[in-house]
Amino acid sequence: MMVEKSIIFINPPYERIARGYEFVKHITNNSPSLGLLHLAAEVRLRGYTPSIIESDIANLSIEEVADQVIAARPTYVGITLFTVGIWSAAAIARKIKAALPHTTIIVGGPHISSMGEETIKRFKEFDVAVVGEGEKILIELLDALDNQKPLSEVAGIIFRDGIFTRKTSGWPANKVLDELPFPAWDLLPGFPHAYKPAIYDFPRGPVATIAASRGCPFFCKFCDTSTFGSKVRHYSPQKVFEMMKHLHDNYGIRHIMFVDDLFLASKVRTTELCNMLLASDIKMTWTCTARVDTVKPDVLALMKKAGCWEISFGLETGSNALLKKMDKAAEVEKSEQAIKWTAAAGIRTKGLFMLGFPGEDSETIAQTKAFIRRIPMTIMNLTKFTPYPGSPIYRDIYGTNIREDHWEKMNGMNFVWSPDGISVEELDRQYQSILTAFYKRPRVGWYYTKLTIHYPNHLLRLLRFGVGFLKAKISSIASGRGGLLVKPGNAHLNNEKKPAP
Ligand code: B12
Ligand code: SF4
Repeated sequence: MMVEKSIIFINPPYERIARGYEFVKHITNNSPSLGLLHLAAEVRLRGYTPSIIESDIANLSIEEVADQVIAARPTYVGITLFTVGIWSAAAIARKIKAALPHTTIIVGGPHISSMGEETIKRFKEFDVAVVGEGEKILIELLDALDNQKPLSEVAGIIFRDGIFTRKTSGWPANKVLDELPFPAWDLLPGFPHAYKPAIYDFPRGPVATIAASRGCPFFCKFCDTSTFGSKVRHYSPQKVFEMMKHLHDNYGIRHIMFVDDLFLASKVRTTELCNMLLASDIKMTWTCTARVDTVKPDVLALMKKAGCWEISFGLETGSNALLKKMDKAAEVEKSEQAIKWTAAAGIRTKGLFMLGFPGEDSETIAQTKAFIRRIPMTIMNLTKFTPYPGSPIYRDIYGTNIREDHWEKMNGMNFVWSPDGISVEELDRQYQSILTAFYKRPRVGWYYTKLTIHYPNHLLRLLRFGVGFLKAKISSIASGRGGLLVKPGNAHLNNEKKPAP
């Protein structure tokens, strides 16, 4: 008799700003892990019974996630790891291991692709790590575990062998994305309505995400590309269209967010997809990210017609000198042109900026402020520079020293490092000042007021956020913290040590 093997995939909880700011969940991006959806689809094809726990979206604490898994007694547990979620993932794994010592806990994701060996050495509660793209490796790994084959024969993994940690060579990337099954959206509890992207990032829901390509050939110093590497692989436009249609017809999806790094890298593919959308009866809006050197007025005009609602550009800074230090292979003038062309085509522009990269100083900050003032940008995101493991800058800053002390703060909302000559306090002040200057402009304010009135869903989320904020303030005052949401000194300090979990 065949025994049914089950695997529970977990996206662990993480702090979006810091403890005390949980209410931001109401307005921030609540997209599911697409990686887990891909893995679940793949293992299901091979006869396993997968399920998925999206901890944050289901509002589950570490204990509740562990309890759910323990009650289900799965054969395997698969956890996706971003650097920021590592401590909560380890806590969940520890509880599961204590109750179910024979359940194998497998980890993967960006943190593992960049720092797998160190993670397996440091966290004994994880049994095996899968490096890079997981679909093929996970199947081989499960086969080896099921049939007691030596793990040393599975490519792309890290495992413990007695007191040693071993890494097997070469992870096989998926060369032809069209061969992958569609992500298992049907397994997502509450899909699609529970998974809302950030407020104002879409006109009308429900929303789903698609990665139409994998890989990026650039090496921007702040970016962790260790999961997909530099070789770009695409789904065919036909397959992307089929995925969109599937989501539209089966789940009523009205907006797609393309999350791949270089959606517009190929003009031919973009044109083909747009033409398919225009010829079809599905009327969806969509957003994507692009490098400033990949947009041209003719493609933008076609994209607008085919439903493109917003393009996010990694603009980073208004300083050419800083762009050079980032190895961004872009110039401020090109960014300005791309934003102007996109706005002229009637597509919203989102500028992704970063503050505090090595070399940032009062002059580069002034240049960024001036740049923001002169471009027709609809919405902006400003992240606090974070040296993520896997990014080239991580090794420049820390050498080969493994620093685990700031992992839980690596969410782009804390300065965990600051450049010479500029303090974290000054960076925080400038952070507020840049954002306030943009969002206080009457043009921007009026635009968002109109958007809120037009789509009441945004208003509802704003209200929930407001209520959450007030509750957090009241509880802080009641507990004698004078309204402060985090204890002073919670954020920052480059050499602060993380206590043992
Ligand atoms: C969409 C996206 C998001 C979404 C969805 C997040 C999610 N949980 O998937 C949102 C907006 C919520 C988000 C938030 C954040 N993100 Co983000 N995000 C991305 C983005 C653009 C695409 C991710 C994606 O869907 N890829 C496609 C799927 C198929 O790939 P995947 O999820 O990586 O999964 C594959 C492998 O990693 C592996 N795998 C993954 N998990 C597991 C588990 C097991 C058991 C196995 C075997 C294998 C495996 O197999 C999967 C299939 O091949 C990436 C950039 C990129 N190119 O990947 C950044 C990226 C992953 N994000 C990043 C960061 C820093 C964040 C934030 C911390 C803050 C921020 N600035 O946004 C938060 C933290 C979120 C969290 N849950 O911890 C960094 C991660 C760096 C790091 N070392 O941690 C990346 C790499 C960006 C970058 N280039 O620096 N993000
Ligand atoms: S920032 Fe964009 S272009 Fe640069 S390496 Fe990352 S994904 Fe590629």
